[in-house]
Amino acid sequence: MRLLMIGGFLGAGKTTTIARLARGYLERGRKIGIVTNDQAAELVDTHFLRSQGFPVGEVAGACFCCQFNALTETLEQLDAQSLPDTVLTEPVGSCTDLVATVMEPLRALHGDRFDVGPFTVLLKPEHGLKILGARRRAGFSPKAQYIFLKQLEEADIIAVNKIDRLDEDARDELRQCLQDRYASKPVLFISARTGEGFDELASALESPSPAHASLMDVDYEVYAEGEAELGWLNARGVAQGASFELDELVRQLTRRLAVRLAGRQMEAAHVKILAESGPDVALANLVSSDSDAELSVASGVRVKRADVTINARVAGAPDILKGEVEATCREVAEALAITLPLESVHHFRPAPPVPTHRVGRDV
Ligand SMILES: Nc1nc2c(ncn2[C@@H]2O[C@H](COP(=O)(O)OP(=O)(O)O)[C@@H](O)[C@H]2O)c(=O)[nH]1
Ligand SMILES: [Mg+2]
Repeated sequence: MRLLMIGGFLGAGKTTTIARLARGYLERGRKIGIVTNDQAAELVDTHFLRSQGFPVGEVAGACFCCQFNALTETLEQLDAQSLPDTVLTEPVGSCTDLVATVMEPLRALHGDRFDVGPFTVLLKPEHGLKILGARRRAGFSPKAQYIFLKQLEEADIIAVNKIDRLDEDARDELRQCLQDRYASKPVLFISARTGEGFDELASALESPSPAHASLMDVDYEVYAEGEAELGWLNARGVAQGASFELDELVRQLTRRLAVRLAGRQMEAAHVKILAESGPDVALANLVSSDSDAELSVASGVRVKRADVTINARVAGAPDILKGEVEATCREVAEALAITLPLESVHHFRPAPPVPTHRVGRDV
């Protein structure tokens, strides 16, 4: 089983990239599987990818590195259910040190079963230009920045995503910054939305994973503090009414929550809201405080009932985030003349990572 891990910061486009790669592999006759991962249950990514017809296993409750055995069990289940020859895995977007804690242990302990491909890390331009570029801006948390840079440092392949949104100057700026910092790494420019650069990505993914002779240093205190700056919220609810637009529901939820978060000066790392009604899905995303909430997947349908999944990762206190999400649901319910009670709400700060294995050194 060929195992490909697609990492990158929260909102970089991992799920969108995985869905496009998976479609490409299926067209070429390969059998695919996907494994998603999150700190808690009720994942938008899992529901969305399943709605696209892909076989998806899920590791929920902590990141792959801290749940290494759950990852291998999930891979075995996928293998038993759908015999994939290629599995795409998406680690949590606030996670780093995955080469030492996941890829190398998989090779060392299960190299007979898994052919681990190169580790691709997507660069999220919304934050990348602030962190790497000349438009460097104060205000972005230095510890979150530490995680962002560590993710790039351990990549076998860096893929700058969302180039459909970047003009030539921004592309050149990122190309130069990456060349200055990571001269030896292959850098690709892709758009998971339009498919630009995907032939190059797919062929780079066929290459063997390079040997990771020297593993990266990671300060686990800074890493843990960076993750713990985020309020994390996963919630599920049911929207019901006489008749409402599915797209409008997720669009309003995301937009109104964005306004509330801006009012609190809470930087959104990623907010994603999915509504499902039978086979119809609508998905809206917010990936930073200075970009607009957007409808990423439109359904075009009116419905009477929808299951709503809300995943928010926002710099700030989880209880304030919960209050704002609940207030947003009430506001949207009133605006659309529906009911939208939340049935399960998990909100927390991620606990310090304690990897199951770490090749090379102790944590
Ligand atoms: N314009 C543009 N948007 C993208 C692209 N890839 C992903 N997105 C959007 O970025 C947001 C986050 O994407 P997602 O795949 O959920 O990111 P993840 O958190 O890394 O899995 C969504 O609104 C996507 O539609 C891209 O290539 N171009
Ligand atoms: Mg995702």
